[in-house]
Amino acid sequence: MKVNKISTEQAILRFLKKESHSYLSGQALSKAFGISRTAIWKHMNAIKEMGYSIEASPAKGYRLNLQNLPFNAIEIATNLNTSFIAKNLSFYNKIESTNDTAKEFAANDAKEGFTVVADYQKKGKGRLGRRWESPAGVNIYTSIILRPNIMPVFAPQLTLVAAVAVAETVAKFLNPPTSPFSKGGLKDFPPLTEGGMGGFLSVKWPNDILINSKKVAGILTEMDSEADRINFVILGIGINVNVTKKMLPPELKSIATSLKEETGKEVSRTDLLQTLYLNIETWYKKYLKEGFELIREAWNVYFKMAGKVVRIQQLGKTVEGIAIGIDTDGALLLQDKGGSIIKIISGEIELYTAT
Ligand code: BT5
Repeated sequence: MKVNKISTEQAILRFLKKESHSYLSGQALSKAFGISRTAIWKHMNAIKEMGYSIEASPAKGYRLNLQNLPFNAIEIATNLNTSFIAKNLSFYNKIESTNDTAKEFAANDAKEGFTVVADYQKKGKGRLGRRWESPAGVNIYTSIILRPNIMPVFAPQLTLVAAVAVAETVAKFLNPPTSPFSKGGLKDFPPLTEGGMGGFLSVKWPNDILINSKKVAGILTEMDSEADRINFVILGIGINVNVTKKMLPPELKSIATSLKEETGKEVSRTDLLQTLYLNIETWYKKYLKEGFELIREAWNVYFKMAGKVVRIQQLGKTVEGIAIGIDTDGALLLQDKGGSIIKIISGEIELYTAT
């Protein structure tokens, strides 16, 4: 039987994880895997090069340090509870943009759920050619290929589906489990925080997740379609996890935040991604099965600008009004000065503060 290097290493890693309470001798490993002690030693070196910390002692043998596991495809795949999202995963230490790479995979027939993750993006993208700041070693940059059987005109709803899933994920890592919002009326909805640890979590139409009005995550949905069918959608998500204010460029210091900035604690990117993928899968399936209404309700729970006067910057024009929430199709609803309801399908929303 031909065993390739990666699968032997993965098998050794699995064994080391299971037995991490004690040292394993080179001899025991050599026997367990039916390979020489020199081969074990070589695999150990390769495992270390993958970023794992292995304590090695000539007298006792090898032991894996579970405290400091690297961020990589193997760890993300371990204990991932999804059925199709990220089951096929391509991991990069460095990439231009996960959305661009996912697009290439999709154009080459990658299946729904195929996912790209990177530790660092050289050219992380926002909407309309804007830049997404993507430093190495601290955040999440991921893109998922979806092939929904819906009309292209409904594709913007997927951004809102993702926003609910991202907000729910961020909430889990912010919230003490005893949040007042997790009890009572909002049973089907994720808990929210109002002040206190982690601050105030909200969504901003159409694609931002905010904590205390600062951006913690952004979503970039790109589509390839024909007149009446979607070929694929790339759902790109960036979440600021452990980046600190100090690491951010000056123009973002007052408008961006991260989970670490808000909680003072380092968050495991692997745990967060596994939760994110599961939440995306759950909400996406709900959306396809039950329609947009459930998403609309969940999204509106997180929308904290309702009732406030907002200003929408659109290409070449500004619209003002009282924010109401999202409509049955995902458009933003505003009430203008005259009392009429206006539907906004694109633009930047900001709170209006009289100067
Ligand atoms: C977004 O655009 O918010 C979409 C961001 C999507 C990023 C992900 S990362 C994985 C995938 N691959 C990609 O190449 N992109 C996606 P937009 O609404 O246009 O917001 C962009 C604006 O957010 C910028 O102009 C900055 O003001 C701000 N910004 C940039 N980097 C940020 C960061 N790391 N954290 C918070 N705000 C940021």
